[in-house]
Order: sequence, then structure tokens, then C-alpha cells
Amino acid sequence: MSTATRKPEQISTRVEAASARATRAAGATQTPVVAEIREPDLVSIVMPALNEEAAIGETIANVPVEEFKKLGLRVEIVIVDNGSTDRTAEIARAAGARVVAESRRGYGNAYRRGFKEARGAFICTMDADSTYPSEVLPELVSSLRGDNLDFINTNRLTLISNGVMSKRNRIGNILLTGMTRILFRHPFKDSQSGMWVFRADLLDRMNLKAGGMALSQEIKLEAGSRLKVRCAEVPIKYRYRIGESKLNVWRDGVNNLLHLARRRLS
Ligand SMILES: Nc1nc2c(ncn2[C@@H]2O[C@H](COP(=O)(O)OP(=O)(O)O)[C@@H](O)[C@H]2O)c(=O)[nH]1
Ligand SMILES: [Mg+2]
Repeated sequence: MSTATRKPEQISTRVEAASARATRAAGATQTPVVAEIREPDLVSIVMPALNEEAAIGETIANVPVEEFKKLGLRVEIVIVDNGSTDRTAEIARAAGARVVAESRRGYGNAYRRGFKEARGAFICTMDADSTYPSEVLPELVSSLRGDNLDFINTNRLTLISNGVMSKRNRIGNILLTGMTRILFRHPFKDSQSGMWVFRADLLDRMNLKAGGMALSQEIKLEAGSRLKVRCAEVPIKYRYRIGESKLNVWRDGVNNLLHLARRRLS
């Protein structure tokens, strides 16, 4: 096993067996139509991209398609673009990705659209900026299958090297994660990480509404705190970003805090 990952530490084994039985007993109306067209041997790598021409080609080329093949899995790469004004879409298409255009701006809107387009039984996410180590994905999908997990989060904050993330972003990530853990008894140690690996059928049970950056904490809150599916988290080695960050630290930080407060009060 590489040093970048270790066996996912299972942080919740509460399987919703009773609820699954209840759902089945409730009949076909509870079974979403989209689930029927998910392909069991297909992994969908979904990435939102806004003006990422400097990084997107390399990010797509680094997806370990051959390693997935060794596991008997095929890969589709879905890029969700929100009107990039550079060559993002063109480069992504040339690199073999399917590019989907979403008219509503925002990271969350892009992901929610990408999840609708994904056809794989397994979904992996990451930024289109070369920061996430995609080489760990086959091992994580294997863990999902072998260890009977539903959702794996990645934690950038434990193995972080100096300079890869600005001090301000690091403090923001630690504060937001701490708030989330206190307010929701949340299991994850990096609530803002953008790399998640999960079973696509979870989407049928999740209630994802965030249009902006808050989607990252929302999906983890749905998995780890509301649905309490079988979750794990692994440390990863986060890398230097290529191209400009789209994060507006103050605006997105405040929006994420408001999202936590609203969710706690609702
Ligand atoms: N489609 C789309 N992608 C976005 C939007 N905002 C950010 N992204 C993408 O979401 C990912 C995360 O944004 P990024 O700037 O890397 O944030 P950071 O990792 O917090 O610095 C990157 O791949 C961005 O290109 C958006 O409004 N629309
Ligand atoms: Mg990024």
C-alpha cells in the first residue's frame, strides 16, 4: 500500500439495514429510475472546472485508467463546465472527457449536474487543478467494494507539506471542520476536501442543495451525519495548484458557516 494512503479507518459501521428493508417494503415508487442505468463495472470521475486550461489536460491524463482496468473497472470522466472563457472544454474533450455545460454558476451546481450525468456505480470526485493524487483512486474504489463501505472522504490536512496550502486556507479548513464536528458530531477530519469516493446509489438518498462551495461539507454531512452510512477517511498528499484558485476565502468561508448554521437550526 502506498504511503499516501492507508487502509481506510472505518468510522461508522451503522448500516441502514432496517431503513433499506423498509424502503424495499415500500415498493417500487421508492426506487429511483436512474439507478437502473448505472453500470456496475463503471467508475465515473466527476470534476467541476471553471477556467482550468492550465491544469485540466494533466489532471485528466493522470487518471489511472489502466489501474482501474486491472480491477475490471472502466472509467468515464465527466467535466462540468460553467461557461469557462478559456480552452478548458476543448482541452478536456481532446483528453477524452465528456464535457457537460451547466448554466448555473457555482461548484455545487456543477457537481449536482455532474452527478446526474454520471453513469457509473462508483463515483470519484476531485478538482480539475492537479492538486489531488488521483493515483489513489483505484485503491479507494477497491476498499469501497472490499470493505463494504459507502463513502470515503480524503483528508488533506494530516500529511500536508509546507506551502502547498496557504496558511489562511489551512486555518479556514481547520475552523470549518472543527465547527462541523462540534455542531453535527461529524466523523470527518477534513470537511472541505474535494476528493470523495462513493457508491452512486447513495445519491438517491442524499438531499444535496448547495449551489456553491458548501456542497463539499453538505455531501459529507449527508453521508456521515444524517444518513450515517458506512464511512471512512484516508489521508492523502495534497499538491500545489496549477492555475488560479476560484475560492473566495471570505465569501466562501462565510457562506459555509451560514450553511452550517442554517442546517443546525432547521
Ligand atoms: N464548473 C464550475 N467549476 C467551478 C466553479 N467554481 C470552482 N470550480 C471548480 O471547482 C474546483 C475547486 O475550485 P478551486 O478553485 O480549486 O478551489 P480551492 O481548491 O478551494 O482552491 C476547481 O476544479 C474549479 O475549477 C464554478 O462556478 N463552476
Ligand atoms: Mg482546488
